[in-house]
Amino acid sequence: MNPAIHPPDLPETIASEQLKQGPCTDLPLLTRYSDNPILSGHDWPYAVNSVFNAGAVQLPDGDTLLLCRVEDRSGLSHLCAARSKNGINGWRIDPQPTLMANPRDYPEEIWGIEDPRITYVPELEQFAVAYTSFARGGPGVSLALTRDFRSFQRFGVIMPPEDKDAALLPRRVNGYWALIHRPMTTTGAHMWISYSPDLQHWGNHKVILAARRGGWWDANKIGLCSPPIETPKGWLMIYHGVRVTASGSIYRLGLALFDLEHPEICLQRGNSWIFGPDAPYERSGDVHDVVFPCGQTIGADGDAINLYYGAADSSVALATGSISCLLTWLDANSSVGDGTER
Ligand code: BMA
Repeated sequence: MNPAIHPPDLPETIASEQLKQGPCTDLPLLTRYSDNPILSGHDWPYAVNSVFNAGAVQLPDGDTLLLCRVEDRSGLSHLCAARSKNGINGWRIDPQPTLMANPRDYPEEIWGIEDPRITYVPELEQFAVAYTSFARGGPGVSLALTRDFRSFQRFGVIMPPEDKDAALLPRRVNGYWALIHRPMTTTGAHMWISYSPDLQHWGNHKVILAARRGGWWDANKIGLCSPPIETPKGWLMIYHGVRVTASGSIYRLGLALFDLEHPEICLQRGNSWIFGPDAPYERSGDVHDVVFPCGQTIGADGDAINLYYGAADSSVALATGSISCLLTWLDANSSVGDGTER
């Protein structure tokens, strides 16, 4: 969980209202903030094309920090931080890009860097940022550590192309760091876990959640959304499924729960998606019909969740919910195990 501390007021209120309403087994589990989207290119202090797919974290001073993917007008992306007291509005945006691609030292970033997922790592007293680095070989996973989102220690590519949708778990598992990621394989795009003694050298690779087949909403291509959430029942993961249709792809969200000490074991997987493109800002934009969360913050009660998601590759939006509701829903709406037998 994040190092801190003070939850944004409004989303927590919405989540507690939701809790009062009942046993959390009915959709919707996530409530859109009424003034969505909360950030877009129009808010930026310099010329950009679009702002979306932001990593999120609560800083020790209580501010929410969003590390946004910013696509400039060359088409390439960099990362830029926005800070806010309540995680909703009053954003203070860095006047310059916060983390730029550095193709001279890291040629695998020649076409930019994208989609950061941030994990606070208490053992290191640092934030780990896993992001997509894009070059001729395709997208790969890169890692950087930071204390303040001003200077970064870069590890370069830790998972070679084609791989993306990665986040570090906040603590070691059986003595090893663990990374969730999504390599492309000839059998489809599935979620994997890999382990490392030092964050640089990775091995013991295993599939943790396979894309389903056929008519399922999450057939053929899935990937981790925001970083896994540690709960007493297991690691709760919000993942995306990509439905390919005659008029394009639809990115929707589902839930799966994994064993705390053996995170490659899937305990539960939801039978349906829980959130998909519906609002106008999700249905149309640079890429229509996309909801794509890369980060969340969790309230001081340990339950209220503020999920930050890219909408139609054009803006950042906020949806709120409750972790206990998500778990209750999974109990009532999941297959045992990873759900790929159907
Ligand atoms: C995925 C990623 C995301 C993007 C999504 C929809 O493959 O590249 O950055 O939001 O496609 O375009």
